[in-house]
Amino acid sequence: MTHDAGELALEELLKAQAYGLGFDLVGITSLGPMETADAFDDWIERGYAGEMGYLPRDAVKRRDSRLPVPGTTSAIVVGLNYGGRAPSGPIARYARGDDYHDLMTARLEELHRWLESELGRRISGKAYVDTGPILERDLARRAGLGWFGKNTNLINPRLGSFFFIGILLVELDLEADVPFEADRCGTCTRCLDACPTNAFVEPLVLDATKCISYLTIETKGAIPPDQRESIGSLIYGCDICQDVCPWNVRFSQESSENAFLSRDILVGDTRAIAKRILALDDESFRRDFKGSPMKRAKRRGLARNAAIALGNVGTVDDAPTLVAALNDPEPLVAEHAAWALERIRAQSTACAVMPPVASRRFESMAIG
Ligand code: B12
Ligand code: SF4
Ligand code: SF4
Repeated sequence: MTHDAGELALEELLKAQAYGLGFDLVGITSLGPMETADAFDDWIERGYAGEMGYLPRDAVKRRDSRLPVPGTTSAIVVGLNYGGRAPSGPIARYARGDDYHDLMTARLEELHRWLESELGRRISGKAYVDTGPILERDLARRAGLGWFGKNTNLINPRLGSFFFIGILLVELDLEADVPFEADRCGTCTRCLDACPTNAFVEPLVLDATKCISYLTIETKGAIPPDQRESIGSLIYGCDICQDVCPWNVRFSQESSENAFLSRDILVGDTRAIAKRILALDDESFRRDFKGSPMKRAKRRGLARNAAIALGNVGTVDDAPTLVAALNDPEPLVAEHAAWALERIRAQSTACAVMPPVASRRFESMAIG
């Protein structure tokens, strides 16, 4: 079918189609220089990106949203609710089910195909979900989806901030929506005050190297010992600065996506989940985390995180799991298990049974 003037505007049809595909928010913006490009460059300059080397690498393209795909002039920006009403827990909500990158990219590509069939011609373009050199929150604000909260998340006044952002860049002039200009944070500072690692340098500026989300997902090697305690009971990601936000308390919603329902292995409290994770070998990890965003950390990263969490909230009852992890084929896991055992020993008055054994076994291993 082709698009005829006189019918509903193409932009309206496009949005209806996007909602029909299951997206919760849709807006359109024109491409061009990004308003927060200087804030991004300054953030990189100050070292807040830590090990995330892909961010500075593509910094030039991030300054202007026409650069990632030459020829494109508009962005269709979508938001997908991932369920802020689900109880908080050791695994951040966004990561409990299937990988949102796959799900959203496939739907954005379907939207792209619909647009081409509607116009009866090829439209060059590309879908991005998290992966491209694009300041997604900036484009989303510009497309009218919400404002930058002081916790840096984009907040929508009807949905809160527990939604993903996806972008479809197209070589097509579309009428842009009005950017979201208001700042609805006001004098509130709940997110800044609640962060357990004091990761906010100032409102809107996060030192990622202190953020639990970065430490548990992006850090590839050892987590610095002085940062382990403040991770507390968290195993993967962190929702704290969003949980306390009044806009989420009031407006976050259940997810209607079955794909985002929690996997069985991630159900339960920190100790139960951490023990299951520490029991995985490479094969069972691949099976249990197939299609999960948590694969990003690999088994070694996830087991490392599980050991830290057990060290923080575990008891002597968890010592056997950690003692077994001292023999993990990955030295990274063994080192964190040793740290956790020592922490449980130090905190426990009933620990006489396990620490000398654990320490001796660990010391005998040839790891750094
Ligand atoms: C790197 C990254 C991270 C890093 C760094 C996060 C950060 N705040 O910078 C880490 C690993 C810590 C992280 C964590 C999380 N992330 Co992340 N992450 C990204 C990624 C890939 C790039 C973000 C980036 O460019 N950061 C650099 C800083 C400078 O940019 P920014 O924080 O986005 O800040 C913008 C605004 O705050 C504003 N700004 C900054 N300073 C100032 C000053 C003024 C005066 C003004 C007006 C504006 C302003 O401009 C900045 C640039 O546009 C994006 C995807 C993408 N390509 O954009 C996802 C993304 C931002 N992450 C997302 C999510 C869901 C998360 C987590 C919630 C996951 C979790 N539960 O653990 C946490 C939230 C932590 C937090 N408080 O931000 C979503 C956010 C959705 C939303 N509604 O906002 C995104 C958009 C992915 C997606 N496609 O859905 N993430
Ligand atoms: S995600 Fe957690 S650690 Fe990171 S800034 Fe928010 S509260 Fe702090
Ligand atoms: S907690 Fe308060 S300051 Fe932080 S993002 Fe929400 S409204 Fe803004």
